[in-house]
Amino acid sequence: MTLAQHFAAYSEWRTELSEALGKFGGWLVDNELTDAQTDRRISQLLEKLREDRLHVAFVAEFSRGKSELINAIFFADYGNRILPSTAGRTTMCPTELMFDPAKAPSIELLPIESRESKDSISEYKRFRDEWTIVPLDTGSAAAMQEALRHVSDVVRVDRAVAEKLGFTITDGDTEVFRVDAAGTVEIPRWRHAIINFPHPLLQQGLVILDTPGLNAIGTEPELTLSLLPNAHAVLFILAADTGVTQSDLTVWREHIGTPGGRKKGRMVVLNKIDSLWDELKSTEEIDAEIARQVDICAWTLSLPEDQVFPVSAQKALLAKINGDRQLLDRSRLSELELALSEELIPAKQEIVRDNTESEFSDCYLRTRGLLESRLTGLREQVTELTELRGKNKGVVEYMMGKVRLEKEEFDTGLQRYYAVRSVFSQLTNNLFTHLGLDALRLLTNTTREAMVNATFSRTLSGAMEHFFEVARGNLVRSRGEVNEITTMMEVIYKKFAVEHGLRLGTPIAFSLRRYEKEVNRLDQWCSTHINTMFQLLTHEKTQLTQRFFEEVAVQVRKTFEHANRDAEGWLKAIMAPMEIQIREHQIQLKRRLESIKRIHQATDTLEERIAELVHVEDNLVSQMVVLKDIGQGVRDVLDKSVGSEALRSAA
Ligand SMILES: Nc1nc2c(ncn2[C@@H]2O[C@H](COP(=O)(O)OP(=O)(O)OP(=O)(O)O)[C@@H](O)[C@H]2O)c(=O)[nH]1
Ligand SMILES: [Mg+2]
Repeated sequence: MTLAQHFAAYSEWRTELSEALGKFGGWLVDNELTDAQTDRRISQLLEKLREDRLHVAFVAEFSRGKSELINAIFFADYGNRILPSTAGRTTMCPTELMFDPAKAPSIELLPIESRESKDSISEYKRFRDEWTIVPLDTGSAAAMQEALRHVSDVVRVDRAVAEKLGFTITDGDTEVFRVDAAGTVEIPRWRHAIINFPHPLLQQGLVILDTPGLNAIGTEPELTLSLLPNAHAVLFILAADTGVTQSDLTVWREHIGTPGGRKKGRMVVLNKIDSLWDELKSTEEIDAEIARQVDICAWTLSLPEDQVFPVSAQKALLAKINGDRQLLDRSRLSELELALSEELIPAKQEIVRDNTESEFSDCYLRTRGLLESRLTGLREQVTELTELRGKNKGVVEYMMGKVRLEKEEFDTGLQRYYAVRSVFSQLTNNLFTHLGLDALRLLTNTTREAMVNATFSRTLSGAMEHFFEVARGNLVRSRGEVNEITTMMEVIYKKFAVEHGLRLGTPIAFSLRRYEKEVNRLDQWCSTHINTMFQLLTHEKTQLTQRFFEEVAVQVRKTFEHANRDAEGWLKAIMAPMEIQIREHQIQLKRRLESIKRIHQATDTLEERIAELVHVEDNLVSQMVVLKDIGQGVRDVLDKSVGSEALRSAA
């Protein structure tokens, strides 16, 4: 089974899950059991599943064979080399391969000049007119190759222009961006490329990121700060003919290696093992040589040996195109593909499963709670009315009084609910004073001011540190407020459960931990890339200030934006069940009272009324049966594994 097949199995699972959830949503609507909140949550879940993407990035020094490996793993079916792969520097800009059906097949190119503005690539993605768009003729491999050659485009500019665009130009022969006699330097023509291409895997949500060699990665901070850390798998490629060079090590440390050891989804490929194939040597000797190289790579990167995958991308591509099984085996690509699917797919499935499961369970339990409380209320009413059989008016009056009292009690309870609501909004306000974007905006402005006015590098450095301290402090305080809200809601949920029999369960938990972690990561990056003694001594204050805001502060802002969105969703989700159940309970009490009143007026309607209620009860019971079936259906799909065991048995 190839990676493509594993991936297809995963996509199928996702489709099945969407269908099961869709059925649940439809049933809720048909049975008038839905509310705005649940509706929104289910459509968000479905949207997330539809837009679910799996990001795989290829990172290495230039000419290690990244593009060739992508061709071999994903595009061999086209019978040719789709991405350009040649000796020397080929891919000049980060290139994303994906498919968005809303757009025609094309290659979109963001001009390098866009670096002059402060905006990030993701910002530019919202403005299509800033991109140069070249249509892709997917019917012809030759036409595609021709169009994709644009990722190698370069331009010659003056040294000053290159520097302004963020390229580090140093003199000396070994540097990538070299100044020629005329004082010009060759730089990439494009800043970023997006290839929109209806390949089956891309259609199913795979996104491949091909990157250019070291220097170009370093100059696009969004890659190192956001695209690579968020990729589900990152393949780091070394070449057997060069071994692990100093610049390979730099790329590894900067972009992939984690100090604390191995991170999930990070894999090392030792490419070009065909350079070790030697007709004069026996297979055993060649294998031993490959093993030795693997051992050196693993040792240098301090990884276990089984994390380094020796392959020949070029021979694998050739073998797949010619259907040469023997050569494909020798290229060892299948081992890498299997390991990649095992890293990627079960982990990805787990993320999707966890997200879906908690959201779905919540909607499911809420619906069941609603039906259960309706049923309990109804049964009480039936019992109440049954007890009235053959009783005189006095008893009916007594019953009426009882229900009226209950209603009054509940109305008093409602006062408490209104009080809770006002405390809740007070606590929410407190939360947003720290977590909200206004606080961050203020912090950003004061930091900018401090940095602009700084006369000493120490002040400059202190301002950056202070920025992170305050940002972190805001998250910590928000955490306290989240806890306070949770505790209060727990108490209230319990009170309403005990005193009025509402079925509320426990409030959903919420944690800001991952945002704290993200801010720590950005802080770490800042203090090794911008806020360092070396940078402070060798760069202009304005340049460092600009970098700090364009590269770091902007990511912190994004983190806070996500945290805010999450927190808002959570606040709605913990308040909603109470609102729904209280409304429901009120309706029930009113109905009970009316029902008894009617009987009080005309005792002969009693049997009719009981029969009516029993009919409603039957309906409720069958609704609960259907709900259980639908819930089981979703759970069955969730529990299915397209993970390693399933893959192995299918292989
Ligand atoms: N012998 C051999 N050569 C390979 C192999 N894989 C790639 N190459 C060659 O190595 C050169 C560089 O390959 P690319 O795919 O362009 O490398 P890259 O990492 O994408 O390089 P940049 O785009 O410049 O960053 C090309 O000439 C490839 O044909 C391999 O497995 N064996
Ligand atoms: Mg390349």
